[in-house]
Amino acid sequence: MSWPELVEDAAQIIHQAQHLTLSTGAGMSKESGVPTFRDAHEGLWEKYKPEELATPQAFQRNPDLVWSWYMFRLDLVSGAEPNAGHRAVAALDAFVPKVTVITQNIDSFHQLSGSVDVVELHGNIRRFRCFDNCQGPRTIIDLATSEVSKEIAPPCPHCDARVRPDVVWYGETLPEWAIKRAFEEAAACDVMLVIGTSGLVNPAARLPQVAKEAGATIIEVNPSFSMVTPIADLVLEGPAGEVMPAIVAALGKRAAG
Ligand code: BV8
Repeated sequence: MSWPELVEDAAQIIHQAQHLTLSTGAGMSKESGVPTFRDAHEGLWEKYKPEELATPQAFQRNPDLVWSWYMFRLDLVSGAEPNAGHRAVAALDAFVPKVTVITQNIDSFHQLSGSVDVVELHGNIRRFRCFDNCQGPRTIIDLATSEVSKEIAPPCPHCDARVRPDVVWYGETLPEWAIKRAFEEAAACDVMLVIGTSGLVNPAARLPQVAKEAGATIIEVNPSFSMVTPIADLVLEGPAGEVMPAIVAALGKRAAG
């Protein structure tokens, strides 16, 4: 069935939810014009696979290459806005007693569009820290990106290591607090809404299964088949920027009604 024919079903499930947990990925920001993780490597970086750039080894081998890739992506994010999908996700807070947004995205668009409870599994491209964590694990360094080079990874102000983006690279563990919250909220929710993720990257990829095994209803919003699709109870095959506002409009009619 086409996704518009499933909007009422999705709204009915969400309308009855007491605890809604969302799991979102790069597709959430696609309609903001931000390339997904796998798209963002044209030009200088086109001969590298993203997975080869987003690792601590890549940064140690060539800090300036990795740094310039993140500065390029930060410029894209800084020049973009949250889209109607993000705003609709934020509007869910008004319809469900408890809403938690667990995101793999590093662009702050859920927070900027008003979502209150956001768990960033993979960090944030707008934050920076010392590669050697000289001030303590994941201690943020206040860096005015307008004053630093876009091509050369800046020196840490406290030691002779380089500054890196505060994101989680492949082979790195996720922030303990984020993992704990994410799996708690997945296991506790009665509905999980999965939006714009291929469901390939662990441990984020395990969240829908955890929710399913705990008895939650799984709704997926994605124009394409993903690793989540086989376990979803309802699949709306469309773009988040159109599907999510339609679901929120249907919820609004129910609330008015
Ligand atoms: C970990 C931040 C413990 C950085 C990211 C071997 C060695 C080492 C590790 C591993 C290994 N084998 C497996 C692993 C684990 C590894 C992993 O899962 N690898 C995969 C590739 C097999 N994971 C890790 O390393 C994690 N850490 O496990 O620690 C450990 C430690 C050591 C050894 C073992 C274990 C850390 C993973 C975090 C990596 N960092 N991001 C940065 O962004 O630069 S991942 C990055 O890619 C994103 O954050 C995101 O998570 C991922 C991309 O996934 P998606 O968000 O789903 O995006 P994608 O492009 O794939 O899909 C977009 C979807 O949107 C599509 O389905 C599309 O159809 C849809 N879409 C498109 N348009 C729209 C739409 N949907 C809705 N609306 C639209 N308009």
